[in-house]
Amino acid sequence: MRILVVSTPVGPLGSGRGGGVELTATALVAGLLGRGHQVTVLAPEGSQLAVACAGARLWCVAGEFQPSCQHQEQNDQIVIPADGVLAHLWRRALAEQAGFEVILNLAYDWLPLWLTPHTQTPLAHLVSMGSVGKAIDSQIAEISRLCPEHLAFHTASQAADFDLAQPPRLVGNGFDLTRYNFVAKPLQQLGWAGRIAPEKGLEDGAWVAAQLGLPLHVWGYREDGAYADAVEASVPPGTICWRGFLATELLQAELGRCLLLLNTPKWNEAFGNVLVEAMACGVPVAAYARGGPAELVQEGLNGALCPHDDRQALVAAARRAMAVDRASCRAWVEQHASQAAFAARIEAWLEGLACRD
Ligand code: HBI
Repeated sequence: MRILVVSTPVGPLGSGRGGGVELTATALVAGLLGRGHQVTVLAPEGSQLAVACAGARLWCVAGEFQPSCQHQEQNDQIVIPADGVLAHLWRRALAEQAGFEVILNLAYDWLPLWLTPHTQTPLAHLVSMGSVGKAIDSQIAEISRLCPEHLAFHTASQAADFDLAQPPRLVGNGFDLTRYNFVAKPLQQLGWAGRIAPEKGLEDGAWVAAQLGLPLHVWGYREDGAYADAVEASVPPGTICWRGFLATELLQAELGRCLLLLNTPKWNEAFGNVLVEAMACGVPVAAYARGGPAELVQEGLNGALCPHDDRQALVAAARRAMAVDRASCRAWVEQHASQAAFAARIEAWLEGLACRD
């Protein structure tokens, strides 16, 4: 198929501002190319495709980045900035749609969702987050009634946030595991990775590291500086070692050396990419049983789970996770989250959609 993939409007692909959806886009595009499809990526100006996606065509459009809807209140109205890149992305997508069998939207935004019944070429949405506001929730509920096959979600707990008219299509996620090297002998350090923002719960990870008397290496885009400073001030000096936002090659080299990854979501994390990235390097995960992480972590097999927001329980889970066999973490990812398996699930979804309309 000729597939048009429309990326997130919050920032250029490759900048890290898009968070997990950037990783998903790379795996999905590379995976679909690998299955012989022709892929065009439509993204904000300044976007770059990973080497694995070199076979895809890249179209970029200028415009004001869309504010992240991550930190919205449930009743917030939709924001449309002047000269917004979102509007430009979809003007281009609609103008070019005749050249494609299917359009795949990766943006968590009102406009592409609203357009779904009105495009000639079928428009599919891989929903990247749980519920963040009523305006998007109602669009998803409406599509679920009009044309449910146009929606797919990463996990059951994420999909459960929405009022769906029928069981959700779940596609998990996928990773190019050749980019992750297994590390058998870890250093005496803990890891934490994710956007540095309140919904990711870094303060709990820092607290646990201080309790265990181990340094916490932190990777991620510093989205909320005040929050980061407050977390650092909440633990003894030297507890946190800030590593910044690193591209996958560098991230996995450092992450792989950790005893374990702490995962402390304060929101309904849709999937939990960093958990799979850690496990791919042999790093077990100690996580709150919330959202996607609760479906990824298998007690004793690739990590340990504890009741969410219970810091003491997370200390105990961290101790259990340290005893997990690192090779079984890698084996679990190869079985459940490889790029090839993910691309096959995406292809099955899109092929059903393309021929149906
Ligand atoms: N906000 N408006 C908007 N649109 C997105 O596509 C979007 C977002 N916030 C976060 C986000 N995407 C990604 O970080 C997802 O991977 C969560």
